[in-house]
This record gives sequence, C-alpha cells and structure tokens, in this order.
Amino acid sequence: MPRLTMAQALVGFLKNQYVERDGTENSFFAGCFGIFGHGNLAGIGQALQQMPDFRYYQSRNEQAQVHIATGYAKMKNRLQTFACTSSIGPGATNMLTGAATATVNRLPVLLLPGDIFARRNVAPVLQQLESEHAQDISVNDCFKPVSRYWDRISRPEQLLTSLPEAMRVLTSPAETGAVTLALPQDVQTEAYAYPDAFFAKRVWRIPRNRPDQGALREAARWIRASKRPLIVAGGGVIYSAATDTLVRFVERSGIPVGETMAGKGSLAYDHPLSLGAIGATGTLAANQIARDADLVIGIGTRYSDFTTASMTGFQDPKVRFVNINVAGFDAAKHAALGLVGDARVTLDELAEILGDFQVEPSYRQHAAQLHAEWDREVERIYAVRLAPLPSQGELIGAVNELGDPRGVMVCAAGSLPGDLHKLWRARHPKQYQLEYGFSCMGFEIAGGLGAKMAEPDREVYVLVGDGSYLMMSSEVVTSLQEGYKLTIVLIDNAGFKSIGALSRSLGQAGFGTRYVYPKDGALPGDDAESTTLPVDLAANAASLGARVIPCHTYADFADALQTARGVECTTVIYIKSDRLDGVPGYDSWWDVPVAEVSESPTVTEARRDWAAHRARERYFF
Ligand SMILES: Cc1ncc(C[n+]2csc(CCOP(=O)(O)OP(=O)(O)O)c2C)c(N)n1
Ligand SMILES: [Mg+2]
Repeated sequence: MPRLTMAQALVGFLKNQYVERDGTENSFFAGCFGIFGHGNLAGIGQALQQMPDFRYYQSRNEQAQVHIATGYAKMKNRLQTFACTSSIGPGATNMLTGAATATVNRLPVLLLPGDIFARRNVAPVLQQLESEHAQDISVNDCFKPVSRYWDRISRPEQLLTSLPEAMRVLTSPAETGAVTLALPQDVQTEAYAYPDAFFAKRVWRIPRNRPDQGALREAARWIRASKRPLIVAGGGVIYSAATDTLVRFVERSGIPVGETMAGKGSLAYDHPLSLGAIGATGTLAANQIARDADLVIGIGTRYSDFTTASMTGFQDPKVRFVNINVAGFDAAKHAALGLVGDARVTLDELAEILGDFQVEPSYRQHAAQLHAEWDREVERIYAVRLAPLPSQGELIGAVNELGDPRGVMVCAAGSLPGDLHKLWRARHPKQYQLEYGFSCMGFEIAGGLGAKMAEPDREVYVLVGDGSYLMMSSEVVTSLQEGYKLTIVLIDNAGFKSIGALSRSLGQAGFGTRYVYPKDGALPGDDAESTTLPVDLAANAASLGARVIPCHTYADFADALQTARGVECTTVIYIKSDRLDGVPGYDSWWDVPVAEVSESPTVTEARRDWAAHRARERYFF
C-alpha cells in the first residue's frame, strides 16, 4: 500500500491503462500535455516530474493542448489519446472550447483542470471565481455540459472510484468525448495509502457489439425492397476500421456511398460507387442520388445539418432510414430502423443476410456515371489558373496532387472545409482529417500536430486560413520543440472569405468580415477601399521559428510543395488567394435564418429566398 499523493496516484494509474481491439493492445495514454501554474505545479507537475515514463509535453495554450489530444485521438481511431493538465482559473477555462470540440466530435480526451482549495480557509485564492450561494462552485463547473463524464476529486481516495468510471467513458465507442476530473490544488498534494491493485495493468476491451438480430433481418428486408438505396458513411466507419468491409459491401450490393465530413475517405475517391461529399457541401453526384433515395443507410453518422442539407437533402416522399451506429441516440435519428452496433460487424452480418442482393444494374450505372461526371468537375476546378491571385480550388488541387499521397490533410474552419469536402481526393481512409463537428477556428495547427504525433511517418498538411491562423498559431512552437514537422499551407485572403460569402448571400454585403480600417466610424464590408491592414503573417510564422516559403503564383506554390517535402522542420507555405472566387454549391442548401424585417432591400430579398428553401425542410416520422 504505497503512500502517494493524489496526483502521483493519478499518473501512476493512467500509465497502466491499456486498450485492446481485434487482438491489438496499446497503452491508452500517450502522455500528458500541460501548462503549469500554482493550480497544478506542486501536484500533477511534481508527479509528472517524478514519473518521466509518463511523458510530459508542454503546450502554449490550454485550448490548443486539448486540440492536439483530439487530433491525435482522431488519427488513432479513438484508441489512444493524451491527458491535459492546467492550472486553475483561466488555464482551466481555456480548455473549455477544446472540451466541447472533443465531445461534439466524439473523440476521447482526459482533462485535468486544477481547482480551488477543497480546504477553503484561504479562499478566495488567486484566480478563484467566488460564489455567494455555494462553496462548491468553481469555473470548472462550466465543463459539465461539454464533458461526457465530470467529477471533482475532493478527497484523495475518490480517485479509486472516479478513475475507473473515467476510463469506462473514454474507452466506450458510444459514450466517448471529453472527460473532466477537476483537481483541487491542495488535494493533489495530499497523500493516501492507495491499494497496490489500483496500479495493476488494466486492459479495456473495445467491444464490437452486434445489433439485435430481429432488427438486422428487418433491415435486410427494407434494403431488398428498396429501389434507390444510398449509404451515408460517417466517421464511425473509419473509427471502427470498417472501410474494407464497406468496400466489399458496396461492390457486392451496388449501393452507392456519400460521405460526411468525418466519413470522407471511407471509400477511395476513385471507386465508381463513391459519390463523394454529401449534403450542404456535397457533390452533385451525392446530392442528386440523395434527393431521390428511397432508403438511406446511415453508418456512423450524427446527421448534422451539413449532412442533411438542413433536412432538405432527402426528398423522396417515402424515404426511410436504416442507421448503423454504436450509439442508440444516433441510430434512432430520423425515425430510423436502428441497428445499434459496431459498423464493421454489423455490415458483415447484414451482408451475410442479404446474400447476393444487388441493386438494379441501371441504378449502379447511374451512380457510376454521376461519379465520373463529378470527377471531371474536380478536374476542371483543379485546372483553374486565376490571376492575379490564385483560386482556392487550384491550391487545394496542388496540395492533393503534389503533396505526399500517403500524407494527411488537417483542417477545421473557414471556406476551406466546404471546398475540401467537395474537392479533396481521399486516397486512404486517414487522409482527410476535418474537425467539422465544432468547426473550431484555431484547431488546425494544434490538431495537425496531434495527427503528426499519432503518425510521425506521414507528411501532415495543415490547411489554414488567415483568420484561424490569427486565432491560434501557437503550436508551431510546440511542433519545433518536439521535432514534429508540419507543412502548414496558410491561405491569406485578408479576412473571412467564408463568412463574407455567407454575409453576401444573406444580403449583408460582407459587413465585418474583412481586415480593413473603419470608415466614417464603422467597419465597412465589400464597399471598403482595397487597402487592407498591414498584417504580415509570413513574417509572423518566421518569428515563431518556422521555415517560411512565401509564394505569389500557382507555380511558386507548386514548387513550394516540393521544397517543403525536403525540409525537416515545420514549414509554412504562405500564399494570398482570391477572396471572392468560390467553388459553387451543388443542389444543396444550409439553413441560416435571415432577418425577418430590416431596412435593407437586399436582406428582404434574401429572406424571401430563404423562406422558399425553408419550405423544403422535412421531418421524418
Ligand atoms: C472559434 C470560432 N469562431 C468563429 C467561427 C465562425 N467562423 C467560421 S469561418 C470564420 C472565418 C474564418 O476565416 P479564415 O480562417 O481566414 O478562413 P476563410 O473564411 O477566409 O477561408 C468564422 C469567423 C468559428 N468557426 N470558430
Ligand atoms: Mg481568410
């Protein structure tokens, strides 16, 4: 029975947690990221120093460290992640956005914010938010809605019951997300005689649960009865490592596949049954098939509004849904026949019952033809050579074609995700790493670092806009400190191309979306003079220690991609791109409500347009 501080026991426990799936075992935590302050230095900080075999990594921003862990867990198909420690107060609340990002995306991260003294007598301590009506409230209570499990460790022995629960949730495919254990500063340092057994190696089996057999047979009947079935492949396909199974399933049945943001890469882009991206940022191929589908088989998808084109994507009056999902919550969506189970084993069992069922040859051919037409559209956009500033589509094409084909592309927010969803040609299931559950500006570089740490042998291309870069570029420094090379493609359009376009579509003329000086006491939009603010992001990146390759033209950019492959440290390829030229939408819509009354005729016009689209939104019962 070793006498250990609570923090020492915590670290001692974490380093002995393993997971196993399909016979492969690995430690669940790759280490601990953290920024020290008085709320964690003497507790967790001391424990990490004493136990160097649980590697400590320093980050620059507590939000970023959670993004690193999230990017890592995503790349690892949720089988491994990091713990993240912070001080109390602002260090802790900085992690909130990271926690929400992880939870929305169903990715495991363990957060260990320091907390106010359990002993209380010295309160208010530095950075403590006091409450007049309760003494057990701190800013860490804000983590409750963004965590899948939350606890405060007010006595050292509470770890004995809390940590196994934390692990159960983190390793549960259905429940995983951010887990938060708030650690009062004093309790972290208090000793207790923890039982030896608590530190024994523990292996958490990641189950491949099978669905209800009756539901499975019913699903097979629905599929056999359908004429125009469509698979919507979500992130669950990839996390379950079900991509090979999916290929076999669609080749045998002839059912075409549309992919969500998290599911892109489920089927290689050049498979004839791949319709590519589906929904608001979808391809013409996927959106046309979706519009007429009489059966939608959702696999591992949450059906976000981007996937359903704000509930306008599926227009067949009799369309129905079969949802394969580890989470009953998602399986039940859209009045579906739910197959609550692991994607891989469920697809295998479904294939067995379906036997040699196939869609009509004409339907398979129709899908293949739409696939080929879409491929030509991508080709067209890749080949645009816009002047004087290149288009975003051609830059995406360059990264896709000239970057390492084994590489990984990471992105999260701005106009890039929509363009990438349509245009990126995913050659392997882990190539397209989009954080689009929370679409959190600032995720890109930090999440990219996580992806690189998970797969150091792959080139990682972080695609980031100026807005996201300005929000969080700090982890360039961490990538240099730890020797993980990122190739960061920084696309500068002096503002928010995405929200600018949205603003114009809502009749608001780009108000507040550009980096320009105020005029007549207000920030202008599209009517601004062209002088933008004197911001030099290339110089900024160089000042952080990155190798920077400034580019002006497509040719420069293509050269830079080649050069970057030979560079060993984090490299920023900087280029300005046209802010108005955009990739079109393809029979899709996204519901962003427009002001019902306004003094602007363009807003009134946009409202009419919105109302017409809104009428196509559906409920499924
Ligand atoms: C943290 C956060 N704040 C606000 C938003 C809303 N938003 C989405 S895209 C965007 C602008 C992104 O600008 P930039 O990174 O330059 O990309 P661009 O739109 O120019 O391609 C904003 C403000 C967001 N997604 N995340
Ligand atoms: Mg921008």
